[in-house]
Amino acid sequence: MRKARRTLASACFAVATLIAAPAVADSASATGQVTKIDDGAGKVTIKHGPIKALDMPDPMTMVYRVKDPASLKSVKAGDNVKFDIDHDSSGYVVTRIEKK
Ligand SMILES: [Cu+2]
Repeated sequence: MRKARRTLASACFAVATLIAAPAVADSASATGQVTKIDDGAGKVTIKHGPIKALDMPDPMTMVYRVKDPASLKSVKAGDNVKFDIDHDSSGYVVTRIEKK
C-alpha cells in the first residue's frame, strides 16, 4: 500500500512539472540592439542575447518580421531596444519594440 501511494505521488509530480514547464514557449520579452531597419519589408535586424524561452540559447543577430511596421518609426539602427517576440507557425514576429 505504501509503495502504491508513492508511485501515485511521483506521477502527480510529473504531471505538475509538465504543466509548469511547457517544452515550447511562444512569446518572450528581451532587450537588444537594432542593427538594421527595413521599413519597406516591415523587418528589423536585432542583435540580442540568449532568449531561452524561445529556444535561442546563444547571443545572435536576427532579422525579424514586425507585426506593426509603424512601430519601426520610433527606432533606428544603433538604438538599444526592448522588444516582445511571438513565435507562431509562420516564424518569429516582433509584436512590440521600443527604445530603451
Ligand atoms: Cu534570435
